[in-house]
Amino acid sequence: MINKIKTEKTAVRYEPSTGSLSGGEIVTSVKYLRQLNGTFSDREAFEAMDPETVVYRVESHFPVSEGTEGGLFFGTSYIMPGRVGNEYFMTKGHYHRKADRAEYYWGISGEGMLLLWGPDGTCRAEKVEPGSLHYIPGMTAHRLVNTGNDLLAVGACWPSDAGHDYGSIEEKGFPVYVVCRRGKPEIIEK
Ligand code: M6P
Ligand code: ZN
Repeated sequence: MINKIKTEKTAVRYEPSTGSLSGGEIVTSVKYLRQLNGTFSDREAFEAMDPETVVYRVESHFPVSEGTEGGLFFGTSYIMPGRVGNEYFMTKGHYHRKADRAEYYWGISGEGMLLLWGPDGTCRAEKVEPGSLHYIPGMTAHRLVNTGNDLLAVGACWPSDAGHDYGSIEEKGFPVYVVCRRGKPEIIEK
C-alpha cells in the first residue's frame, strides 16, 4: 500500500538553546519571593527584600489533564540568579503526591545544583550544567538551586499522575542549604 500520509509540524515548539516552549497550550507560572516564606534560612534577609521579587518561572505543556495515568508532562524551569542573605535562589522543592513517581531533569543553560533527598534520609547534590541529565527516582524530594550569576534553565519531564507534595518539605525543611562562601557554593548541613 502506498503511504499518503503527509508530515505535519507540531503546534508546540521547544527551543533547545533556551528551553523556551511556545505554540500550543503552554502554561506559565511565576513564583514570587512572598510565596517562598519559610523556605530560606535567613529570615531577616528575607523580610528585608521586596516580596514581589520573581525567584523562578515555569513554562509547562500539559497534553493531558492532571492526574491522568500513563501520560507525561513537560516543562522548563527558569531560576533567577540571586540570594536571600547568603543562600542562593532555589525552587520550593517537592515530593510527588504519588510518591513512587520518577522524573527527568536536564540542564539547558546556567549553572546550579539539584538537591535530592532520598527515602533513607540522605541528601545528595548533582551539578546542573548545559547537557547534564538527572534521573530523579521515586520517593525522592527534589529542589533546584541557581549557584551561578546567570539564569538557570532546566528542562523537566514527569508523569501526569505524579502530582506535588509540598507539605512534607514545608514541615521538615531540606536537611541542607546551599550558600555562597567566598564567591563559591557550599553545602551546609542543618
Ligand atoms: C519542574 C517540574 C515541575 C515543578 C517545577 C517547579 O518544572 O518538576 O513539576 O512544579 O519544576 O518546582 P517546584 O514545584 O518545586 O516549585
Ligand atoms: Zn517533581
